[in-house]
Amino acid sequence: MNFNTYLSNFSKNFTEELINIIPTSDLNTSNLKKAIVYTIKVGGKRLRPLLVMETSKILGVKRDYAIRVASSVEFIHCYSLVHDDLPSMDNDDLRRGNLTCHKKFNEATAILVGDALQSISFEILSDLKTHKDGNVRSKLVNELAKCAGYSGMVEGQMQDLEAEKKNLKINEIKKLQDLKTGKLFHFSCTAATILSQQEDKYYRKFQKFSKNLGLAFQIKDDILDIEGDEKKMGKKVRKDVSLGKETFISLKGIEDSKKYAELLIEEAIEIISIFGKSSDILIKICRMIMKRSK
Ligand code: GRG
Repeated sequence: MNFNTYLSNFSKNFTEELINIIPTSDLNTSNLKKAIVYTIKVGGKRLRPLLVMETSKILGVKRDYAIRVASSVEFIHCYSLVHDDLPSMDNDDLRRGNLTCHKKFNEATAILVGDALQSISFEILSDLKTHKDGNVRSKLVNELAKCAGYSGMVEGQMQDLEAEKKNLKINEIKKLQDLKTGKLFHFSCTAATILSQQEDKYYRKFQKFSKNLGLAFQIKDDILDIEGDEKKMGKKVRKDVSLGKETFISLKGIEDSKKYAELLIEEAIEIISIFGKSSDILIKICRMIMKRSK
């Protein structure tokens, strides 16, 4: 099976997992659940859950535990996209080739969908079904809170909004991207070390792997913003240029940025190769990051 087919099968199957894991409540008589299910069903690559599942396989984590952690990070990711698309942020009409949540429903619903997805994520992590050991659950909650919120993705988004008025230097751009994009990659790649209670042995390795992957992913995203095809990507492109935002590309040029991202990917592959055959899918993910067209 070619890797693109593997990825699209994973994404389809994982969407079912996400729908099934949404907590049931007979209190939901409003449109909230309908809007959440819409947001989940429009799909996406499900790259972060795949990273959780593959690192968990390597470290021998139970599949049932891994699926719950993988779902929690994807719910945070989906919430961030819904809020990012709002008129007060990126003001986008299309996401994953479909109407954005606020266009399909309305702005208030989209804000509430994001809020609910965020709390669902922590509801899942803190549930006994996620791990029998309370210390492990508590560590996962703490890590995800740090990666997603005030000291992570939300701060990155704030710095990104402010970047429109500033001429950022390369290190400031790297920091911003590490917060906005890298932190969820970090959680996705290191959660298995917590789940398997092997942080002492593996946390740093997976942290370095995720750092390279996250930055390369963001550089490729900036390249796609310039060279990408709006139809294939299912969202608006050339946004950074039109906003006059400094990016890795605007400072280093497209060729040097590509070379740098490829170097980061080769380093990531070297780190993960120590696990032999069981790292095959992670290595394929690394290569896909630079080849992807969406
Ligand atoms: C609103 C708190 C808040 C945060 C938003 C994630 C984000 C921060 C903004 C989205 C805009 C953007 C370009 C972020 C960089 C990260 C990124 C490339 C997200 C898209 O991730 P993919 O490509 O998306 O994995 P799919 O649709 O495949 O899941």
